[in-house]
Amino acid sequence: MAKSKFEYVRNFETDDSCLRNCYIVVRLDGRNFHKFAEHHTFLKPNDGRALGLMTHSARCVMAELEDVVIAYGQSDEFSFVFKKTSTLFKRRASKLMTHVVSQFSSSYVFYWREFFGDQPLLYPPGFDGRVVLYPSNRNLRDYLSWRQADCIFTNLYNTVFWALVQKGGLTSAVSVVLLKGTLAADKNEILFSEFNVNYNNESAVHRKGTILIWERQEETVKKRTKSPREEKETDATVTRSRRRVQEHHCDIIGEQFWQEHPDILEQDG
Ligand code: DGT
Ligand code: MG
Ligand code: MG
Ligand code: MG
Ligand code: MG
Repeated sequence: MAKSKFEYVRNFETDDSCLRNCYIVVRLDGRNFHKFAEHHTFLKPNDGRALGLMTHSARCVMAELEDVVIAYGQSDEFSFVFKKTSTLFKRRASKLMTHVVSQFSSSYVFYWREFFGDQPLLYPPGFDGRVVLYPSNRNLRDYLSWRQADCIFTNLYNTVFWALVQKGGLTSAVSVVLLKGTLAADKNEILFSEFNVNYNNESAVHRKGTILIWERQEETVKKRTKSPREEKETDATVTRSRRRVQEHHCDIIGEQFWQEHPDILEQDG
């Protein structure tokens, strides 16, 4: 195509390619989900349907965008980590971020019914996105630890808070005052002594959030084959190794998870 005199406007685009040798983290977060959760009567403190839909949408992102090595989600947020050596979209921050967020948002709407059944989606939800670069494994692990620590802290608080309101019959205002300045041990104690709840037995998906990683799995499939020398078709079993996204709800702050999955992180170099 012949160049038009308007071509020069292209030069106004800025270069936003991410620094090489860094993990690229894209974090998205639901816009005003405090209200969205109320409008759609999410259960308090945790709604299994809402979390399930978040995780399913995150899986869609991983299926569409290769190079995501791990994703971590809790509440209305999800973080996607692209490998250090990724050259996807020439590492352009705006491309990576908008693809992640739009794929996630459209999946959230597209699969709504699978999680909420006949309960209607009342308006189109939005998600914000940001890109952060981490140059070392330590920085990346500290980032993920930060998000999981937030999940651990918030979920314990919400669990006690809603127990006081829903089971204890206290008002929100009184519960807030009661919990002010309490430590984790105090909150565990309130749950145990007042409501007979052992917090450690609460479901891990709520306490720890959701980790998505690629794992290889052996898969045996039956295949009908017919060799030229044979008359009849025969069934042969073939074993294939396939990469699948696996879901975990474990601690990622300590060493164990990283020792069990040494392929997620690249060597610092
Ligand atoms: P933002 O992100 O600044 O636009 O504002 P919000 O309202 O999205 O605030 P954020 O992201 O800090 O907090 C997430 C909100 O989403 C929080 O108010 C509780 C709500 N939410 C997330 N998951 C659930 C759930 O499973 N059940 C209920 N009831 N609420 C939830
Ligand atoms: Mg926020
Ligand atoms: Mg939000
Ligand atoms: Mg949030
Ligand atoms: Mg295009």
